[in-house]
Formats: sequence, structure tokens, C-alpha cells
Amino acid sequence: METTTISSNGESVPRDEIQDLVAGFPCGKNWDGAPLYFYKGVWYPLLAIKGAISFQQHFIARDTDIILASMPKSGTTWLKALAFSVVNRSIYSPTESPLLTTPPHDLVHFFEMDLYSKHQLPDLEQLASPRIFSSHSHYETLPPSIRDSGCKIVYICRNPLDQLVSSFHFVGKFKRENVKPLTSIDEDFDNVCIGIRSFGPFWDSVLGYWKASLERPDKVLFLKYEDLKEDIIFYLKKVAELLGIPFTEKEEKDGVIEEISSLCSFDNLRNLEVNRSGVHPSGTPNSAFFRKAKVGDWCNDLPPSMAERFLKIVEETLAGSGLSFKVSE
Ligand code: PAP
Repeated sequence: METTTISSNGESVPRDEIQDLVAGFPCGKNWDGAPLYFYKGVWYPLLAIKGAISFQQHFIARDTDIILASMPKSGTTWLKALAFSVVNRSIYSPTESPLLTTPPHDLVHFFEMDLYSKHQLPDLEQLASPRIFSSHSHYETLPPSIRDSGCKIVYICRNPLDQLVSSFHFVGKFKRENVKPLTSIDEDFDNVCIGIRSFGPFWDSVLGYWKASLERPDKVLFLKYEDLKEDIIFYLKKVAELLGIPFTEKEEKDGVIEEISSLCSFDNLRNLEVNRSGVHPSGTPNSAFFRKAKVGDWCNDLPPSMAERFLKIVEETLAGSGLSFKVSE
């Protein structure tokens, strides 16, 4: 039984209240049958729900904070490595980068699965600015202080078919108590089609950040995985500009952008010993965050009829938004 704690804004928060709150949330099943909880428009997995609530209720943003947001399996690991390198480029040269010895997820922590799930009220005040955090929550679910402050948000999304297939492979890797391993991609696909997936619905996640990026382009940058694959140099410059630390002419001439791109490339990160071994605090092997990294790989796993069905749903939900995805190379 946990005792009452005091939050950073002075409120007292009995931990068991969260337990009670979660028990009252609508419940669903993830693709692999694992429980999901519906909180403020998002389907959260068990390992994230309590952290998500605490994060939502207590996080106080600084104007200098940088938030990396995404749906899972959309390029989060890549974005963490890129943003960390851009921000810290004057401290570490690529040959001394902490990325060589530390997985990207341990350099930029998730609010929901990491910081606020390990401790209900983590002490984030001690961290030096600019702090870089990451979230799978939707834009509307972010704590008001993030949305209302000057902090910068970089969102990365991926075409829904590759995102889906990447998730399929990821959830299939885990053996969990009372959860049968996912064996076939068409299992429980009806649920997937109505958006009941970890951190879904997909369309609500992308639309929230898409609209925010149109309304506040000085604060929210909307990236697509496929675009980064095509022209990483251009998008690294965009990230640096949004963060208020554009690359100088000298840096451009000296090849700093290319160095960051190479350091954070899939082949480089995947082959580092630190990412080939070890386990993320959530219990996930670090190697599970690196699979194929291909645009259009979905066609090796997703039968055309399923792809067509899912794409149609996504297109309908995004209709009129101006947002579209490239689903093949
Ligand atoms: P997460 O949400 O669990 O952190 P995330 O990093 O968003 O996962 O997505 C993992 C995908 O990004 C994997 O795609 P795949 O299953 O289609 O292969 C992974 O291979 C890919 N990925 C990881 N690191 C990189 C990188 N440095 N460059 C490009 N893609 C990457």
C-alpha cells in the first residue's frame, strides 16, 4: 500500500487513487490480447497507464523543453538519436557521442513507460536545460503546461501500413503472463481497424499533431519517417531550426550534419554492441527496436485485402486534413 505523496505543484496524491481510477476506465484488448485502458482519448497499455496519468496531471514544462512525440514503431528511436545529437553537438563530437555506449531510449526517456511509471512524481527539476523527453501520448492528452508553454514538440509518424507491420513484429516478440503470443497477422484485426491498439487510434495521434503543426509551426514540427529516409540532411536542418539551434555555415561546410546522419543511421546504431545486447527498463531487448527499417516492407507480411481495408479506414479518417502517406519506396 503506497502512501500519499506531494506533487511538484503541491497537490497531495494518494497512489491508490490512480489504481482506482484505472479500474474505472474503458478496457480493450491490444492486438496480442494484452489489456488496454482508454484514458483521455488514448488506448494505453498496462505498462504506461499509470505513468500516463501522473505525467498528465503533474508534469510542469519549461519553455526550453523538447518533446519528441510519436505513435510506437514510427521512428521514435531514430528521432531520439537525431535530436540528442543535434542538441548536444557542441559537447560531444560523433566519435565521443554517448550514443555509442547508451541506447537512444536511455538517453531520451519516455514519460509514460519510464519516468512517471518508475516514480509517480519523478524529480525532473534537477535536469539541466534543455531537457529532452519523449511521449507516445496524443497532442490533446499532453499536460496543459506542454501545450501552453514555449517548449518545442517534434512529432514523427510513419505510413500506417509499415507502422502496423512493425508493431506486429514487435508485439510478437514478447511472452507475457496470461497473454497468448500473436501468431497470425489477421488475428483480432477487427479491433485494429477500429483503432484499439497500443497508443491508438493511429488517426487521432497523427491528426492531433498534424493540426498543431499547422496552427503553431514555430512550436510543433511534424515529420514523416519516409521523408527522413529520403532526405535526412534537409530534415535534420528543420529539427535544428525548430529547436532554435540552426546549423551554422561553418558546421554545414565541415560536414557536421552528415556526421550526425551517419551516427544515427539504422546500420550504425543497430550494429553497436550496446544496441545488440541489453534490455530496456520496460523489459524489451534493445535489439527489438531495430528490425528492417524499410519503407514498403509491409507488403511482405500484410495480405493485400487487409492492407486495402486498413488504408481505406485511415484515408477516411484523415479526409480533408491534407495529410497523406507514402506507402512504398
Ligand atoms: P518504439 O516506438 O518502440 O520506440 P520506433 O523506434 O518508433 O519504436 O520504431 C521502430 C522502427 O524504426 C523499426 O522499424 P521496422 O520494424 O520496420 O524495421 C526499426 O527498425 C526502425 N528504426 C530503428 N532505428 C532506426 C534508425 N536509426 N533509422 C531508421 N529506422 C530505424
